[in-house]
Amino acid sequence: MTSSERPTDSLGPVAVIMPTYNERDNLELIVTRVRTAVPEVDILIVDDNSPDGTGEIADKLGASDTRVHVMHRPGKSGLGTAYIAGFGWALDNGYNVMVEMDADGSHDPQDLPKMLTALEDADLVIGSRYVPGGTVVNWPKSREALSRGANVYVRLMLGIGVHDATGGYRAYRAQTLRGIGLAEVDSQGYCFQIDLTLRTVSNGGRVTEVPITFTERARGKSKMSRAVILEALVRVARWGVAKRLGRGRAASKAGTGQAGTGQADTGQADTDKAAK
Ligand SMILES: Nc1nc2c(ncn2[C@@H]2O[C@H](COP(=O)(O)OP(=O)(O)OP(=O)(O)O)[C@@H](O)[C@H]2O)c(=O)[nH]1
Ligand SMILES: [Mg+2]
Repeated sequence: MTSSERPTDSLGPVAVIMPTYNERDNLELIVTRVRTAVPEVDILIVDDNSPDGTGEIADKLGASDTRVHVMHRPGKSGLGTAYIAGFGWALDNGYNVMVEMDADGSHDPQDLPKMLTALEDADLVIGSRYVPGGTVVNWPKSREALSRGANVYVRLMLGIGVHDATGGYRAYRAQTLRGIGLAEVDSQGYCFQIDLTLRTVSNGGRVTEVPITFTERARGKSKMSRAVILEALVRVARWGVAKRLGRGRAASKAGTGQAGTGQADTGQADTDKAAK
């Protein structure tokens, strides 16, 4: 790619899918930031009938910008199903790349161009807090410890060599999503991200982690709950046991890499490192 070309020139049309539930104070700002950082991408807002009126703000943004689309669902049905509905829309409408991005401002749109560049040689790019160069801003130590611990647990249980498997800032190729059995996915929250990572790796997909700066939301309330954490713990344990019994989805054939660090590693070697 020459410096005048944008990554999206070779990748084709990109849809940024943004689920929202009660993000009234965040939505307009994040949409504007995306439109400024990467003007050539489209945005799909998937709103679950937010009681705070986020859906009406989304409609207003869509009415004044042909690149902003809105999907309304009748009620809160979880992050996972919102993404699956959004992916389905993007696949049906001819997009080649689907980006996951939170509406709360934690994911910086300025990181998106380098993620899209990395996708030219990958099937899934994860914006990663836990590779060299990645950082978390404004999280209490306890919250970061929980997230880091969850990722060590995932790597030990599943042996997939990804450092930020719970991260929700991602770019998928359309063909990656077509190949991983989206219709069978019923995980929510963090588990949804782990589930799709595992499915991609098991399918032989190349996963690249690009360092990002993740900033805690400044406005609005987190939807994370104990139930979300418990779901991830239980399911990952189940997948890990299934893998050890030879019935799991985790395959050793896929490699993962870290953009910007020049490192590439396999799942098993990485699991060994994490255990030390
Ligand atoms: N449509 C829809 N969006 C949701 C739902 N739950 C969460 N979201 C959105 O998903 C994104 C991530 O949710 P957050 O509450 O920030 O959860 P999180 O990022 O996992 O947790 P924090 O790190 O504490 O912010 C935000 O844009 C939310 O508005 C849901 O049930 N439906
Ligand atoms: Mg958040």
